[in-house]
Amino acid sequence: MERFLKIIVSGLDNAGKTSILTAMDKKYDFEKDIVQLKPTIRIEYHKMNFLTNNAVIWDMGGQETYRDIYVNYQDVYFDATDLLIYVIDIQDPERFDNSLEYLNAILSFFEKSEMSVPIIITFHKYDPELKADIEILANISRLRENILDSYPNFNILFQQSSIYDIISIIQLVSYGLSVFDKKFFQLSELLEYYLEIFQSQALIVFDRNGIIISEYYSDINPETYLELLESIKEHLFLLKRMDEEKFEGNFDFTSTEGQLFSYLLRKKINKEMFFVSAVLKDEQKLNFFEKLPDFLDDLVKILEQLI
Ligand SMILES: Nc1nc2c(ncn2[C@@H]2O[C@H](COP(=O)(O)OP(=O)(O)O)[C@@H](O)[C@H]2O)c(=O)[nH]1
Ligand SMILES: [Mg+2]
Repeated sequence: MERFLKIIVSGLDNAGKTSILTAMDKKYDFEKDIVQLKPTIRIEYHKMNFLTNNAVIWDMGGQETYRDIYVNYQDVYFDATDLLIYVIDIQDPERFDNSLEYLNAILSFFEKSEMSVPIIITFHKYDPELKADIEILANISRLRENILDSYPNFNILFQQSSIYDIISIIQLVSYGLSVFDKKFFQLSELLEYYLEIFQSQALIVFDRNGIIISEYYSDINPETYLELLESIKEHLFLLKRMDEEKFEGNFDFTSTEGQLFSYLLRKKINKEMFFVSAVLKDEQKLNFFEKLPDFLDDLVKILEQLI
Protein backbone atom coordinates (compact mmCIF):
# COMPACT_ATOMS: atom_id res chain seq x y z
CA MET A 1 0.00 0.00 0.00
CA GLU A 2 1.14 3.47 -0.74
CA ARG A 3 2.05 5.43 2.29
CA PHE A 4 1.29 9.12 2.45
CA LEU A 5 3.38 11.26 4.71
CA LYS A 6 1.46 14.04 6.37
CA ILE A 7 3.38 17.28 6.45
CA ILE A 8 1.86 20.30 8.09
CA VAL A 9 2.92 23.83 7.24
CA SER A 10 1.89 26.18 9.98
CA GLY A 11 2.58 29.64 11.35
CA LEU A 12 0.82 32.98 11.76
CA ASP A 13 -1.11 34.54 8.91
CA ASN A 14 1.08 36.52 6.54
CA ALA A 15 4.16 34.49 7.54
CA GLY A 16 4.53 33.29 3.95
CA LYS A 17 3.22 29.70 4.10
CA THR A 18 1.15 29.85 0.94
CA SER A 19 3.94 31.63 -0.92
CA ILE A 20 6.42 28.90 0.02
CA LEU A 21 4.07 26.20 -1.21
CA THR A 22 3.29 28.11 -4.38
CA ALA A 23 7.02 28.40 -5.09
CA MET A 24 7.30 24.64 -4.61
CA ASP A 25 4.28 23.97 -6.83
CA LYS A 26 5.87 25.89 -9.65
CA LYS A 27 9.12 24.05 -9.34
CA TYR A 28 7.88 20.57 -8.79
CA ASP A 29 4.45 20.55 -10.41
CA PHE A 30 2.71 19.50 -7.24
CA GLU A 31 -0.90 18.53 -7.55
CA LYS A 32 -3.02 20.92 -5.63
CA ASP A 33 -6.33 20.23 -4.00
CA ILE A 34 -8.43 22.57 -1.97
CA VAL A 35 -10.86 21.15 0.48
CA GLN A 36 -13.55 23.38 1.87
CA LEU A 37 -14.25 21.77 5.22
CA LYS A 38 -16.65 24.39 6.53
CA PRO A 39 -17.26 27.87 5.16
CA THR A 40 -14.62 29.14 7.56
CA ILE A 41 -12.13 26.34 7.17
CA ARG A 42 -10.24 25.95 4.01
CA ILE A 43 -7.21 23.73 3.87
CA GLU A 44 -5.04 23.43 0.84
CA TYR A 45 -3.33 20.16 0.14
CA HIS A 46 -0.26 19.79 -2.01
CA LYS A 47 0.78 16.32 -3.09
CA MET A 48 4.28 15.33 -4.08
CA ASN A 49 6.40 12.27 -4.76
CA PHE A 50 9.90 11.87 -3.45
CA LEU A 51 11.78 8.68 -4.21
CA THR A 52 9.44 6.02 -2.86
CA ASN A 53 7.44 8.34 -0.66
CA ASN A 54 4.28 10.26 -1.34
CA ALA A 55 3.63 13.26 0.77
CA VAL A 56 0.58 15.37 1.39
CA ILE A 57 1.35 18.85 2.58
CA TRP A 58 -1.32 20.74 4.51
CA ASP A 59 -1.31 24.49 4.31
CA MET A 60 -2.89 25.56 7.58
CA GLY A 61 -4.41 29.03 7.65
CA GLY A 62 -2.81 31.23 10.27
CA GLN A 63 -5.48 33.83 10.99
CA GLU A 64 -6.62 34.06 14.56
CA THR A 65 -9.98 32.37 13.93
CA TYR A 66 -8.26 29.44 12.28
CA ARG A 67 -5.71 29.23 15.01
CA ASP A 68 -8.48 28.95 17.62
CA ILE A 69 -10.13 26.17 15.65
CA TYR A 70 -6.88 24.26 15.22
CA VAL A 71 -6.04 24.60 18.88
CA ASN A 72 -9.52 23.51 20.00
CA TYR A 73 -9.71 20.57 17.61
CA GLN A 74 -6.06 19.66 17.68
CA ASP A 75 -6.62 15.96 17.29
CA VAL A 76 -8.49 16.47 14.01
CA TYR A 77 -5.74 18.55 12.45
CA PHE A 78 -2.49 17.50 14.04
CA ASP A 79 -3.09 13.78 14.51
CA ALA A 80 -0.65 11.44 12.72
CA THR A 81 1.59 14.29 11.64
CA ASP A 82 4.89 13.07 10.18
CA LEU A 83 6.55 16.46 9.97
CA LEU A 84 5.76 19.99 11.06
CA ILE A 85 7.17 22.91 9.13
CA TYR A 86 6.66 26.05 11.17
CA VAL A 87 7.10 29.39 9.42
CA ILE A 88 8.17 32.53 11.29
CA ASP A 89 8.27 35.88 9.48
CA ILE A 90 11.73 37.16 10.41
CA GLN A 91 10.83 40.64 9.14
CA ASP A 92 8.02 41.02 11.68
CA PRO A 93 9.60 41.23 15.18
CA GLU A 94 6.40 42.64 16.69
CA ARG A 95 4.68 39.33 16.20
CA PHE A 96 7.49 37.02 17.38
CA ASP A 97 5.80 36.47 20.76
CA ASN A 98 2.49 35.77 19.11
CA SER A 99 4.14 33.26 16.80
CA LEU A 100 5.95 31.55 19.69
CA GLU A 101 2.61 31.19 21.50
CA TYR A 102 1.02 29.45 18.54
CA LEU A 103 4.05 27.19 18.17
CA ASN A 104 3.71 26.37 21.85
CA ALA A 105 0.05 25.40 21.43
CA ILE A 106 0.96 22.94 18.68
CA LEU A 107 4.00 21.48 20.44
CA SER A 108 2.06 21.07 23.67
CA PHE A 109 -0.42 18.94 21.78
CA PHE A 110 2.36 16.75 20.38
CA GLU A 111 3.83 16.40 23.86
CA LYS A 112 0.48 15.57 25.45
CA SER A 113 -0.24 12.99 22.74
CA GLU A 114 3.26 11.56 23.10
CA MET A 115 3.93 12.14 19.42
CA SER A 116 7.57 12.58 18.51
CA VAL A 117 7.13 14.73 15.44
CA PRO A 118 10.25 16.10 13.76
CA ILE A 119 10.05 19.85 13.31
CA ILE A 120 11.56 22.29 10.90
CA ILE A 121 11.35 25.91 11.85
CA THR A 122 12.08 28.27 9.03
CA PHE A 123 12.88 31.93 9.56
CA HIS A 124 11.17 33.14 6.45
CA LYS A 125 11.41 36.34 4.36
CA TYR A 126 15.15 36.11 4.88
CA ASP A 127 15.62 37.82 1.52
CA PRO A 128 19.03 37.84 -0.20
CA GLU A 129 19.68 41.49 0.70
CA LEU A 130 19.17 40.68 4.41
CA LYS A 131 21.94 38.10 4.59
CA ALA A 132 24.27 40.52 6.33
CA ASP A 133 21.65 42.39 8.36
CA ILE A 134 22.95 42.37 11.93
CA GLU A 135 19.56 42.88 13.55
CA ILE A 136 17.93 40.08 11.58
CA LEU A 137 20.81 37.73 12.37
CA ALA A 138 20.57 38.60 16.07
CA ASN A 139 16.83 37.93 16.05
CA ILE A 140 17.36 34.58 14.37
CA SER A 141 19.84 33.42 16.97
CA ARG A 142 17.73 34.74 19.85
CA LEU A 143 14.61 32.94 18.61
CA ARG A 144 16.59 29.82 17.98
CA GLU A 145 18.03 29.70 21.48
CA ASN A 146 14.69 30.50 23.04
CA ILE A 147 13.01 27.64 21.15
CA LEU A 148 15.80 25.14 21.84
CA ASP A 149 15.67 25.96 25.56
CA SER A 150 11.89 25.62 25.66
CA TYR A 151 11.65 22.28 23.85
CA PRO A 152 14.66 20.13 24.75
CA ASN A 153 12.75 16.93 23.92
CA PHE A 154 11.95 17.81 20.33
CA ASN A 155 14.01 17.16 17.26
CA ILE A 156 14.10 20.62 15.70
CA LEU A 157 15.97 21.74 12.59
CA PHE A 158 16.26 25.43 11.81
CA GLN A 159 16.41 27.02 8.41
CA GLN A 160 16.24 30.39 6.70
CA SER A 161 14.14 30.83 3.60
CA SER A 162 12.91 33.39 1.13
CA ILE A 163 10.77 33.10 -1.97
CA TYR A 164 13.44 35.25 -3.66
CA ASP A 165 16.03 32.57 -3.03
CA ILE A 166 14.89 29.44 -4.81
CA ILE A 167 17.70 27.36 -3.35
CA SER A 168 16.41 28.03 0.16
CA ILE A 169 13.01 26.73 -0.92
CA ILE A 170 14.61 23.63 -2.42
CA GLN A 171 16.56 23.14 0.79
CA LEU A 172 13.38 23.32 2.78
CA VAL A 173 11.90 20.48 0.74
CA SER A 174 15.04 18.40 1.00
CA TYR A 175 15.51 18.91 4.72
CA GLY A 176 11.89 18.08 5.23
CA LEU A 177 12.13 14.80 3.46
CA SER A 178 15.54 13.84 4.79
CA VAL A 179 14.05 13.76 8.27
CA PHE A 180 12.49 10.46 7.25
CA ASP A 181 15.59 8.40 6.58
CA LYS A 182 18.98 8.30 8.34
CA LYS A 183 20.73 7.33 5.11
CA PHE A 184 20.41 10.93 4.06
CA PHE A 185 22.96 11.75 6.72
CA GLN A 186 25.36 9.19 5.26
CA LEU A 187 24.83 10.81 1.91
CA SER A 188 25.56 14.23 3.30
CA GLU A 189 28.78 12.92 4.88
CA LEU A 190 29.81 11.41 1.58
CA LEU A 191 29.32 14.73 -0.18
CA GLU A 192 31.29 16.53 2.49
CA TYR A 193 34.13 14.04 2.06
CA TYR A 194 34.23 14.35 -1.74
CA LEU A 195 33.81 18.10 -1.71
CA GLU A 196 37.21 18.12 -0.01
CA ILE A 197 38.72 15.59 -2.44
CA PHE A 198 37.43 17.44 -5.50
CA GLN A 199 38.29 20.84 -3.98
CA SER A 200 34.90 21.87 -5.29
CA GLN A 201 32.46 24.60 -4.24
CA ALA A 202 29.31 22.52 -4.34
CA LEU A 203 28.12 18.97 -4.78
CA ILE A 204 24.43 18.35 -5.17
CA VAL A 205 22.36 15.24 -5.83
CA PHE A 206 18.89 15.75 -7.31
CA ASP A 207 16.09 13.32 -7.95
CA ARG A 208 14.26 13.26 -11.29
CA ASN A 209 12.03 16.15 -10.22
CA GLY A 210 14.96 18.38 -9.37
CA ILE A 211 14.45 17.92 -5.66
CA ILE A 212 17.74 18.07 -3.81
CA ILE A 213 18.29 14.77 -2.08
CA SER A 214 21.54 15.93 -0.61
CA GLU A 215 24.02 18.73 -1.03
CA TYR A 216 27.21 20.14 0.35
CA TYR A 217 28.79 23.56 -0.11
CA SER A 218 32.21 24.86 0.77
CA ASP A 219 32.70 28.09 2.67
CA ILE A 220 32.34 30.69 0.00
CA ASN A 221 32.00 34.44 -0.13
CA PRO A 222 28.58 35.94 -0.96
CA GLU A 223 29.55 36.94 -4.52
CA THR A 224 30.68 33.46 -5.40
CA TYR A 225 27.57 32.15 -3.76
CA LEU A 226 25.34 34.25 -6.03
CA GLU A 227 27.25 33.07 -9.05
CA LEU A 228 26.80 29.55 -7.85
CA LEU A 229 23.07 30.00 -7.42
CA GLU A 230 22.79 31.17 -11.00
CA SER A 231 24.65 28.22 -12.38
CA ILE A 232 22.66 25.77 -10.30
CA LYS A 233 19.40 27.32 -11.45
CA GLU A 234 20.61 26.76 -14.99
CA HIS A 235 21.34 23.21 -14.01
CA LEU A 236 17.90 22.63 -12.65
CA PHE A 237 16.37 23.93 -15.83
CA LEU A 238 18.65 21.78 -17.92
CA LEU A 239 18.04 18.58 -16.08
CA LYS A 240 14.32 19.07 -16.37
CA ARG A 241 14.78 19.36 -20.11
CA MET A 242 17.11 16.39 -20.28
CA ASP A 243 14.40 14.38 -18.65
CA GLU A 244 11.68 15.63 -20.97
CA GLU A 245 13.66 15.15 -24.14
CA LYS A 246 15.05 11.80 -23.05
CA PHE A 247 18.45 13.23 -23.76
CA GLU A 248 21.23 10.74 -23.16
CA GLY A 249 24.60 11.82 -21.84
CA ASN A 250 26.19 14.41 -19.65
CA PHE A 251 26.40 18.14 -19.77
CA ASP A 252 29.23 20.34 -18.85
CA PHE A 253 29.60 24.04 -19.26
CA THR A 254 31.38 27.00 -17.77
CA SER A 255 29.50 29.65 -15.90
CA THR A 256 29.18 33.14 -17.42
CA GLU A 257 31.89 34.55 -15.17
CA GLY A 258 34.28 31.96 -16.50
CA GLN A 259 35.47 31.31 -12.95
CA LEU A 260 33.47 28.30 -11.99
CA PHE A 261 32.92 25.25 -14.00
CA SER A 262 29.76 23.28 -13.41
CA TYR A 263 29.23 19.74 -14.37
CA LEU A 264 25.94 17.92 -14.57
CA LEU A 265 25.71 14.19 -14.75
CA ARG A 266 22.79 11.86 -15.13
CA LYS A 267 22.83 8.55 -13.34
CA LYS A 268 20.30 5.78 -13.61
CA ILE A 269 20.04 3.39 -10.69
CA ASN A 270 17.62 0.54 -11.16
CA LYS A 271 14.72 2.43 -12.65
CA GLU A 272 15.28 5.71 -10.86
CA MET A 273 16.99 8.68 -12.44
CA PHE A 274 19.34 10.88 -10.44
CA PHE A 275 21.30 13.97 -11.29
CA VAL A 276 24.60 15.02 -9.79
CA SER A 277 25.85 18.56 -10.01
CA ALA A 278 29.37 19.62 -9.17
CA VAL A 279 30.62 23.18 -9.19
CA LEU A 280 34.36 23.73 -9.15
CA LYS A 281 37.16 25.96 -10.30
CA ASP A 282 38.52 25.35 -13.76
CA GLU A 283 41.93 24.25 -12.46
CA GLN A 284 40.31 21.41 -10.50
CA LYS A 285 38.82 19.79 -13.59
CA LEU A 286 41.46 17.11 -14.12
CA ASN A 287 41.50 16.14 -10.49
CA PHE A 288 37.71 15.96 -10.57
CA PHE A 289 37.46 13.62 -13.54
CA GLU A 290 40.15 11.40 -12.09
CA LYS A 291 38.25 10.88 -8.84
CA LEU A 292 34.74 10.98 -10.23
CA PRO A 293 34.39 7.18 -10.75
CA ASP A 294 35.14 6.50 -7.07
CA PHE A 295 32.61 9.07 -6.03
CA LEU A 296 29.94 7.60 -8.29
CA ASP A 297 30.58 4.09 -6.95
CA ASP A 298 30.15 5.26 -3.37
CA LEU A 299 27.17 7.35 -4.26
CA VAL A 300 25.36 4.49 -5.98
CA LYS A 301 25.88 2.29 -2.92
CA ILE A 302 23.95 4.70 -0.75
CA LEU A 303 21.31 5.67 -3.29
CA GLU A 304 20.52 2.01 -3.96
CA GLN A 305 19.39 1.69 -0.38
CA LEU A 306 17.12 4.66 -0.68
CA ILE A 307 15.06 3.41 -3.61
N1 LIG B 1 9.91 39.87 1.33
C1 LIG B 1 9.28 38.68 1.29
N2 LIG B 1 7.93 38.64 1.27
C2 LIG B 1 7.33 37.42 1.25
C3 LIG B 1 8.08 36.21 1.23
N3 LIG B 1 7.20 35.18 1.23
C4 LIG B 1 5.97 35.72 1.23
N4 LIG B 1 6.02 37.06 1.24
C5 LIG B 1 4.88 38.02 1.25
O1 LIG B 1 4.20 37.92 2.49
C6 LIG B 1 2.81 38.08 2.32
C7 LIG B 1 2.04 36.91 2.95
O2 LIG B 1 2.33 35.73 2.24
P1 LIG B 1 1.38 34.45 2.30
O3 LIG B 1 2.07 33.37 1.59
O4 LIG B 1 0.01 34.80 1.85
O5 LIG B 1 1.33 34.16 3.88
P2 LIG B 1 0.45 33.08 4.67
O6 LIG B 1 -0.67 33.83 5.28
O7 LIG B 1 1.37 32.53 5.72
O8 LIG B 1 0.00 32.02 3.71
C8 LIG B 1 2.57 38.22 0.83
O9 LIG B 1 2.45 39.58 0.53
C9 LIG B 1 3.84 37.65 0.22
O10 LIG B 1 4.14 38.22 -1.03
C10 LIG B 1 9.52 36.31 1.23
O11 LIG B 1 10.27 35.33 1.22
N5 LIG B 1 10.06 37.56 1.27
MG1 LIG C 1 -1.97 31.35 3.32
